[in-house]
Amino acid sequence: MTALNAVTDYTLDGEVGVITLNSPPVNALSRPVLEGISLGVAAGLADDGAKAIVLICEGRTFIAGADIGGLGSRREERPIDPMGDLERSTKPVVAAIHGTALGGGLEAALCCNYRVAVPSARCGLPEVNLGLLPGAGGTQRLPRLVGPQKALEMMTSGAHIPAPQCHEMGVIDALVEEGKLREGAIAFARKVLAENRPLRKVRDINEKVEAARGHPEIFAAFRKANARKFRGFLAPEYNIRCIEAAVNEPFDQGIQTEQRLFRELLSGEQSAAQRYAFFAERQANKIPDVPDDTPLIPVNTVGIIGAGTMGGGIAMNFANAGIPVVIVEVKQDALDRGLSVIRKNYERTASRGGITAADVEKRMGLITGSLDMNALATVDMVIEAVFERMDIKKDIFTKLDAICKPGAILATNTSALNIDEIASVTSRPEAVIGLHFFSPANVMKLLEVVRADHTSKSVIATSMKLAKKIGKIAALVGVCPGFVGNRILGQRQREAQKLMFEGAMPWDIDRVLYDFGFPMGPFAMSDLAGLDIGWVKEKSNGETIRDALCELDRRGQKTGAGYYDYDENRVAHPSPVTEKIIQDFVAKSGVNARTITDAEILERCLYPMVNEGAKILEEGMAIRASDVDVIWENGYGWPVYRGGPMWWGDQVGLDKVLAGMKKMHAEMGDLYKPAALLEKMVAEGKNFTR
Ligand code: T1G
Repeated sequence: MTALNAVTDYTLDGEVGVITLNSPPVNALSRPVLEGISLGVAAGLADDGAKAIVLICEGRTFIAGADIGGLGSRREERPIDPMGDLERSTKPVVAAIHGTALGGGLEAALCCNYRVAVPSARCGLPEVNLGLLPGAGGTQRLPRLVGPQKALEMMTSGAHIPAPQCHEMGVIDALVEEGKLREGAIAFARKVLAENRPLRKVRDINEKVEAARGHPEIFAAFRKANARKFRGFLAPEYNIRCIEAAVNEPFDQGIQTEQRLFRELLSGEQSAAQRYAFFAERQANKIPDVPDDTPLIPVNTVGIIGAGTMGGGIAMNFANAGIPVVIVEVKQDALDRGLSVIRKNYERTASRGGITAADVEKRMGLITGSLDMNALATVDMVIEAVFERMDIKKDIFTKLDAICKPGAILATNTSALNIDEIASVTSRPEAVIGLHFFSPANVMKLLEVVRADHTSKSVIATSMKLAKKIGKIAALVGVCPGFVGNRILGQRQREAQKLMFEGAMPWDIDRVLYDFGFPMGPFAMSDLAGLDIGWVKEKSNGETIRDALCELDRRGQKTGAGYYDYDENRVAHPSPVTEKIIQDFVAKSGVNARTITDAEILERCLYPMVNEGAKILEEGMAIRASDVDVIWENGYGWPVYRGGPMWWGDQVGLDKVLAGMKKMHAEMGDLYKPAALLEKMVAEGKNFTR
């Protein structure tokens, strides 16, 4: 074995030269890895004993892409061309794939003559999730193997495609036995030699792209079908343009198009924000006083109290991860209803091809129901998901304390109640934690893990790890009203309501926030959820705009009218009825309605969110500013290409945010008092996230 550099070695196995990369954690294409590939190819070509070459990686995965942290940083170094070296090899090169061959990793494999993989491997070009596109030839090579349509789907979704599917599509030439990748790859290389196969280069395979030439409708249809999903993002469109170039331009010209568009995205704000979000999500798992080696509590069985919307959705997360769940309800009909809703959700997913009918039965088989809390006596974790009433929760935790085994984790899904108070009725406050799921709990990625005063480090570490296992993105927050996400949401909701009393209409406010990148504005959201949540007809006396609307039976989309009027296709239209109600309220309040600009609407709604984020940080209710951004991106639809409230505040300029808050404070009182931390950051010329 010859060490070519710190992360690369070369060996000869029979007549096959083997290049092995080993650069934890994911063999990302750092400079040493890139150099190692070139050195390895050179070694293989110089070795007369080698008739073929295999490129393989040690550790958890084949190359998982460029070193994201290093992207965009300019370093004056000797130019190297490892991808070209692979493709120009005069001996057949076989990429041996395990783990996840992603981005530049898959692009390197596409520069090899052949690719083999173990069935558990996955391949993808997920650069779009970083606001980028494959910048090492992938946009030109992938369509040549799989055709433009599949390339469009793969590259704009960023999906990690299982190896068997990649084999069917032609990205992988052969699947080899699990756990025997090296042997399988060498055997494949020998087969290539024995069959005297040509030195096939992906760049020369043109049938599929030529067949698509003259069919611009492929791209027009794809753009139309995905317009809503891609709204506001640059990268999906740029990926599409590169695939159009693969179809319409010679390879080398297509590469130039790719490079030009790649550089444009890399230097833009959107990719900077999305690369920030990538690391922010991972940073959120790091808790300064809970070290990585904190002992974990095994969680092999889970109990859920409450089979309502939240309890059912939460249960699905665990069943999806193969963890048995016992759901406890107080009444049989509620339990039956809850279980049937879960089954319906699975069957709907199966009808769309997301899972198989067998998956439905397997997952339902993991969920059992009971009317007896003693069924929770042996579970490792209980998650309470009942009404948001402190007396009910205290009663439940008192009972759990008596029923559950020692060491069981006792979690509450409360979205706002004081978890320290809930813990206080138990003899084991160290076992009590908040797991705040977001509705629909089986869909929304965010999980706010709420650390109470006495929550133990093992319970925290276990909860954070379990979140990842059930496919959630977790952030640790402290006990305060609304924790972090809803506490910041309250700022935006209050301003949206107040702006209505100053002359802005709901549709103006929604439009500004929708154009900013939110999936929908607060009033459209209220109409969707229903204006009558918490509204009691008998007690309603038209005191608020919401009451006035509900009294007219304008209770939202479900009644065809709320803030908006809805047509037969449920398309929202500004409502003259709502406008009149608002104008009457404004007149009664004695406020002189005024024209409010879009800029003011945006500042009034978003600056207080940044300010509240600063207060949350100074109170220690979130560990870092990027955790606040992770929460708002994954729980509230903050557009990821804008990084999150704190990242956005930095981009606007904290001095500008502070000036805006000072103006609001002077005009509207202490609710808008600038956070001390915001003042401090501006005074010291610092920012939250950069
Ligand atoms: N660069 C740098 N660090 C990376 C990395 C990468 N590409 N991928 C992962 N890490 C770090 C991560 O920050 C974490 O660090 C550790 O590895 C484990 O990651 C030219 C321009 C591979 C599926 O987008 O999707 O190629 O927190 O916690 O859940 O065209 O990481 O331990 O210090 O996520 O098992 C394209 C991104 C890059 C893949 C593993 N590639 N990575 O998931 O572990 S752009 C990607 C992932 C590109 C070229 C373009 C996942 C994973 P730490 P993890 P995981």
